[in-house]
Amino acid sequence: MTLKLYTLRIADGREPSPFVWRARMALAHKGLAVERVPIGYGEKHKLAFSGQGLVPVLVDGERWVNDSWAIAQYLEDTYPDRPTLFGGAKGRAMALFINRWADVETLGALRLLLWPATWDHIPAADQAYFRADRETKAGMTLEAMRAEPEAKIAAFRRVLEPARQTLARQPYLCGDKPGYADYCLFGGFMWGKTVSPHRLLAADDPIHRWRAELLAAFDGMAAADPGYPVD
Ligand SMILES: N[C@@H](CCC(=O)N[C@@H](CS)C(=O)NCC(=O)O)C(=O)O
Repeated sequence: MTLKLYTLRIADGREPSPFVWRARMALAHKGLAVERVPIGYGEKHKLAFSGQGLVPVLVDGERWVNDSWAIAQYLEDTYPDRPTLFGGAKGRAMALFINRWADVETLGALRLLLWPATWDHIPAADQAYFRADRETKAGMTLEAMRAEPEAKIAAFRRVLEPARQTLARQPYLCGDKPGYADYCLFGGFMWGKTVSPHRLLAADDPIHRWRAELLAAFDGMAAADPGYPVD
């Protein structure tokens, strides 16, 4: 039976959620076919079966799993004969740290840059909800968030330093081949590609090479998705 993944879709087929991107990359890594079920911000009722209102939600036959980290656990444990996402128990434990680092530091640094850019691509019917929710979370208006984008990009580049130093020495965070920890960091870049024309990385940044390889992975799945050109 084909797996289903509930995703967030905004205007022009764009799918900005960094957490959904983690799940999409994990499914592709496992070589599992998936049917995406895109919903808008105003369609959370479609997730009622999962008892919560956030994507991604994976449905596998009678079972469902929400939360990107839980989905990665589920895929690894349910499809152990497929390529591994973690490379064993220690790799899984360390991937959790990178997952949380990516959440707190990298997505934290991107929020004020990308929330207004996301709003720009949201259908008008959902804009009031998104504005109220994100302005409350940020403690400032979307207009105030738009100030000094270059400073925000510089702050984002600074928090990437551990990844930069790692990727200058080895192809992927997980070593010679990408794994789930790579997808955790990559999700934030896909949020950027989906909604923002800003250049998040300098061309000579070692992370730039890594991002290009993940954009091209799985027959260019991420590169082909609607968004801005990445240079
Ligand atoms: N910890 C969750 C976070 C999921 C999450 O925050 N999803 C966002 C999309 S990026 C969402 O569904 N937002 C709906 C909303 O803000 O109304 C995970 O890793 O899956």
